[in-house]
Amino acid sequence: MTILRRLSAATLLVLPLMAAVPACSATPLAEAPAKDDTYPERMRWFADAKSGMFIHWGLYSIPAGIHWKNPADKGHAEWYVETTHMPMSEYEKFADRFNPVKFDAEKWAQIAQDAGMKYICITSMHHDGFAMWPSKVSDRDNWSLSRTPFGKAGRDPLMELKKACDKRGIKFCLYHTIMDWHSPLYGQRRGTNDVAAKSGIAPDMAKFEQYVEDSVLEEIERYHPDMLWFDGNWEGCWKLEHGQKLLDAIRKADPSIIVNNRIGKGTHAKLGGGMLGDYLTPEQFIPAQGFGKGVAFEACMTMSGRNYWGINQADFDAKSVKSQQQFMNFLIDLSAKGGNMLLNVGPTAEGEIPAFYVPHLKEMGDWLKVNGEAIYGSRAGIYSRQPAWGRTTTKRLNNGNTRVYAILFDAPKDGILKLEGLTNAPVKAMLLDGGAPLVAEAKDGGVAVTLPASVQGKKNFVVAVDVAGAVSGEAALDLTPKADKDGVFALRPRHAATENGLVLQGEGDGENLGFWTSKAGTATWTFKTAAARAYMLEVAYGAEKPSDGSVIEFVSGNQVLPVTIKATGGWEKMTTFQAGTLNLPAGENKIVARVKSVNGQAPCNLGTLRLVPVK
Ligand code: FHN
Repeated sequence: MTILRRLSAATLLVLPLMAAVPACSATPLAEAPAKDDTYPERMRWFADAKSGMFIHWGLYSIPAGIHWKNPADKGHAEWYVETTHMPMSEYEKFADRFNPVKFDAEKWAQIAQDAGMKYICITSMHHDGFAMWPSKVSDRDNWSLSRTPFGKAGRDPLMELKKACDKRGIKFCLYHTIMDWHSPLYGQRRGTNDVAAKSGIAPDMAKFEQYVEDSVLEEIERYHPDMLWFDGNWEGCWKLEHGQKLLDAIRKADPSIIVNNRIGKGTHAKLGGGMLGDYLTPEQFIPAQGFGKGVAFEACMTMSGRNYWGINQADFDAKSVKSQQQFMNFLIDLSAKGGNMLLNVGPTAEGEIPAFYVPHLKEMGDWLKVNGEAIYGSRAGIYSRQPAWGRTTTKRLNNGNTRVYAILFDAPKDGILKLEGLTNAPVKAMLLDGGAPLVAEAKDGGVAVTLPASVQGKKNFVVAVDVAGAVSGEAALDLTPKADKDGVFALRPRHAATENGLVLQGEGDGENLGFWTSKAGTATWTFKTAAARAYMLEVAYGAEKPSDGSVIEFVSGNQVLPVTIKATGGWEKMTTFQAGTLNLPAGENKIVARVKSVNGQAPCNLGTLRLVPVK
């Protein structure tokens, strides 16, 4: 189980692998960005691209997270100036040392291309306010690449990277901060910003917005980015009207540039803002239900196993990286929900992408060479609640039919792929990695595809199934738990609507909701009872020793049943405990599982709940 370590102000810390639940049918968020006439044209490449590389690289890469006063404290990264309380006058000295002599834009772009990534988004300015290009605007504060030995040697890493991207048909995108710990104009000036204090310039957000605008327009003129990825919009001094003015200026300069939602303000903390811009940006988590048809989104994720964005020396020395299966699951799960993956690397101060990341990226690219048809250009899959066996994506074909791609995490033991609830007539089926056509037939209200014996033992393989006509958003699956003949409800993990990262995993008795690494993670079951009565709630879970004493709660109306976790001998070892009695009224009921307190990495993996009528 992988766990998170670090939280930065607006960072939503949830780490799902295969988050469960709806793609196409969820209700769009009220604050989904508004669309203008140029939106469809602008967004075309983005909707098809699916995978991009995020790069966090700047002056903070020099200390690489090691505290300037206490070298034993290695828990910092791109937030260095803020989290180590370094005076800005000291931090400025890193600019005089920035000389990434090993930087090779061709190599970076090639790594991205080999990973099957279709765009690169690099930090042109992070929260330290340092312009990673020779900016005339930032030169006014002597705070740009021009000041560095690298800049003085005539190098422009953003331009070099852009050229390397252009050569490969990779879209080139720039990250730009709003929150600025250096500019004297920024409204929420830090006590550590002694440089601004000495400047005698007063914070002024109207002037600051103009400064951001001038910087961004300079970038547009110099680099013609395909997308601008704003961040750091959460502090109170940045208002919606600042975002709107900035967006208007960008649209006027070049309406083809995609702009993420963090240019504006929003109430949805997880998404870093809404309403303005072109698409939503969940961070370090995959939304359980996507955001509904037509709402574009991209989840950014760190490759770092410890969730650092900028390089961290301890992380680097430990070769900390998430697992291959996690990367694959991010990409597959996001595609199934209609989203993109923006996977982050934090290069070294010398200018190298950590070498131990590269094989993982390459493996993803190799998989995409065979199976990319299921990902690139695809749209959300046929299921709202995701099946335990894998994910689906879809494409409309020119002949009016729909190709459903079933991406199977593992081969089914009985050799049959069951696309439950898919009521369209099957036309043909095949494995994307080759072989004879497969037999696909309508069966039990769905489509059954007989797989060859050769798939046994394979992971993440794709079956393409053509079905007649349009698939109406969501296959007709009934996921509402029903009482059995003794009146017992089995509320299975796959029946739950999950929020904030709970992940459906395992099959049969081992099915569970795992990666409960966020205290905000919830699972909700909705079902109907014929009459009011009392039920004993039985809860199956698996937990390891460090989680002992964690408390989860089951809430129904105003009734709350706490369960104190006891280790069961393993995350996957489901053991059933009685939680207590719930009095349920007749009609629709909801039971919500939530976290009260956590010891260790997560309280437990949650298995099936049973409601047993009290006699
Ligand atoms: O504060 C930043 C963080 O350093 C990093 O850049 C991430 C990437 O999405 N965004 C912010 C936190 O939401």
